Amino acid sequence: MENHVSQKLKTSIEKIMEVNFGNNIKNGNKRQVYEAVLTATNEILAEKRYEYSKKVKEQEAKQVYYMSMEFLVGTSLKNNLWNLEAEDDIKAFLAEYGFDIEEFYEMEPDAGLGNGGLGRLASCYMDSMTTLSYPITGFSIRYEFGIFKQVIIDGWQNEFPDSWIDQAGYWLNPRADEEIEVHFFGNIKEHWTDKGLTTEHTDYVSVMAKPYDLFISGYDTEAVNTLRLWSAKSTSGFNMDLFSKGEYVKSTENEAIASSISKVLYPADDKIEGKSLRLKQQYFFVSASLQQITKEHYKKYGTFESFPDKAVIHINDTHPSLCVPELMRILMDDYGYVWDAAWDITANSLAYTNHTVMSEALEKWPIDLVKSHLPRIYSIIEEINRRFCQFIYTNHPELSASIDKMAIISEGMVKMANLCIAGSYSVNGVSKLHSDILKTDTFHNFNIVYPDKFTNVTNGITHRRWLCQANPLLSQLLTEKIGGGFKKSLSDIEKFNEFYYDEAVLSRLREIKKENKKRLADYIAQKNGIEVNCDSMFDVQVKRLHEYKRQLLNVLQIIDLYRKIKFQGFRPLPQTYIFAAKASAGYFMAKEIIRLICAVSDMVERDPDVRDFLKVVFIADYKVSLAEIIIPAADISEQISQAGKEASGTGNMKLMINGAVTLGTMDGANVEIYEAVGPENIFIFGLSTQEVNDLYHRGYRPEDFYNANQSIRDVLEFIKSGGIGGKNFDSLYHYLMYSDPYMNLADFASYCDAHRRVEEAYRDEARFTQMSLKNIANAGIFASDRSVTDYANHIWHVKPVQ
Ligand code: CJB
Repeated sequence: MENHVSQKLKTSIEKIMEVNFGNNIKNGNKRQVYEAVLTATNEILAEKRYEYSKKVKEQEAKQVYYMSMEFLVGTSLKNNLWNLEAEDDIKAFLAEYGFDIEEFYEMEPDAGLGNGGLGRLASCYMDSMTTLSYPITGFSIRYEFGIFKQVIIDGWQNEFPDSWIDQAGYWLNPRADEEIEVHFFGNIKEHWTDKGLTTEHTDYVSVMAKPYDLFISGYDTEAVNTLRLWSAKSTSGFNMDLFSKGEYVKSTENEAIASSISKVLYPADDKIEGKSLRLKQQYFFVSASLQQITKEHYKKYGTFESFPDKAVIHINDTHPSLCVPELMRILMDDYGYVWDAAWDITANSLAYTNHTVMSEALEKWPIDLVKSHLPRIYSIIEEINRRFCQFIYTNHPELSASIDKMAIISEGMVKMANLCIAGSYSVNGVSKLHSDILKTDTFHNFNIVYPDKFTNVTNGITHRRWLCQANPLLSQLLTEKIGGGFKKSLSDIEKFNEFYYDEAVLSRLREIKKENKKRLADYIAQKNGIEVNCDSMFDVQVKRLHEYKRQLLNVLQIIDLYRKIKFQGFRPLPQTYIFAAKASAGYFMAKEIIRLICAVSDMVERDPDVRDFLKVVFIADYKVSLAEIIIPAADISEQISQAGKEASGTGNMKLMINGAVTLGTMDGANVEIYEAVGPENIFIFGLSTQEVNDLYHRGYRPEDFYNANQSIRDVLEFIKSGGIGGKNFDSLYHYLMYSDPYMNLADFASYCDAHRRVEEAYRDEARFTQMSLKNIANAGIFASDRSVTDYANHIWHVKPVQ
């Protein structure tokens, strides 16, 4: 039975074909019909959004405002049709006219408004909040260019701009009626009035923030939420004076400066870039969003006393940390609140999630930069800092010696994590281990001062995208065996454990994996020109390229394996190593690691003695839509970061739910995967966090491991002597021998040993499929539905609007 949404969609598609193109579907070309399908779907969501927001307003429900510099949305068409339960009908409808919906899916570019885990998490949370009917609005920037396109030329990563809006702009609904002005630079003047000391911001430069709303659909719900993306433009547009004097280029300069703010996403991940443009981007979207939120609240309630009961503003990592002083500014300067009252409202409305302990990612800004770009904001931060330090001296004299570390302004810098902790009522980490590290190490002193502020919410993923849509065959099998309830409530997937001994189900699982491997193999053949054997074990490491994630350790093991096959007659199980990763554009070491992977791939491919046992593939331009092809095909999930460094990881969860078995360290959410599946269904290796810290304090010397291990010596000398296709990798050799900050060599032996255990397990087909089944069936706790329910109940205190 066709649903009512499908019927509406079809009528709407036909109408759009007529009105927009003076055509009909039968005679329309692919681009026209594509546009009609996206536009019609967007219209359905707009209508649902209207009805839902009416209900939210009527019920005066508390709302979540999720502030994030990144939302890695990916593509939307398939997800929206699937959520509306209209995919099959629209597919059949288009097929009647000779159009293949899969081709439309391929035409849609990813909205790559994020770098990696942090941005993708934000998008998974938008999906789950909507599916569970919670009101949430995401705020970010409408980057004209999202994450760059990666092209590998001769092993070296090259970056090209990603202009996604042309082909995906149909989802962006402009709201020129809600433009907001944001002020930069200028001076501040203080003067006494009858209200006391007031501050005026003068001579500022204005930038207009124009909102574009992207509707977020949910599954089996009336709710539609919005992701509001701000675009920057100048307030004045053309300078007519200059234009009429014939200075055409100069006359557009203001516009160019303003629009540079929303031009491009910074491609750094887990590492800050202290550039002035980045600070401007942060303030731009924070200020526009908070001005809009407060304006709406005031219009409705006429006071901010109720603000913390009606709104929670979530700070996703420190990038939106200027929420703290900006909310203070709005309350004091625009609405006349005195400091204490404004602070009370601010500190009870903001919640902060930390996503990393990497010191280079803990944001700090030079005082001069903040002061010159945002003079009023800086003056507020100074006062927050003065009061905070005073509070510590008075109430925690035992921490006086640590004040430099805890202060918001110290060592010439403004420290954003400290600002967030002081200004939020809740601080959480993203896995049990990570949250413990925050309390006992990174923010140890803050935890003494505010023991009740610190909590944990383990990350999650939306299984509707990552399982149901990316792996329809597995989703179908699950539906047959345990019913379709898991789509809405992933804890149901636990019932799949009952099929542990069911030969027929195990065999279906193997067939499904094989099909998914074929799909990936076709992609690899087409893009890389490498034929991979679908009976080989697919070992997958896909994520951003970072030293701490240790793709390098993975390659060292492969080189060792290569040498053992080539020179020692070792005959391993045929295995295919699959990598995909973007490196930040200026990150030399990361790019060298990619070059090494590509060189090893070439070397293996050219070697007839080895290539039947071993393949190495680097797939370029990793992104959400590519992850959706790779992940369902994986047998082994490599999660091999140095213990204590990966806050959580979410790729580990996506791979697990698709039946891949984790090979990993006891890091981030791997620890919770271990607890969920039991030691016999995961391969753990390497130093623990404690052991890493102990070794670091004793003094880690990579050469000790080199001297003690013949394989390490062989591999490193092989690299040094040009063994990898005659190419020079001295930089990596020296890095490993004399620095190795993430202890690749210390974990090498244990990692190789784990690989041999993996092979042994994989040879026992029945047993390995059972391991795979256990991973699928016990992935329930990694649903982002569970994560957002934790946030909603324990941090945000919001309720669904039905
Ligand atoms: N993360 O992707 C980023 N970018 C950052 O700047 C900081 C952290 C990642 O966030 C994910 C979501 O919480 C984590 O799973 C991951 O471990 C972390 O690296």
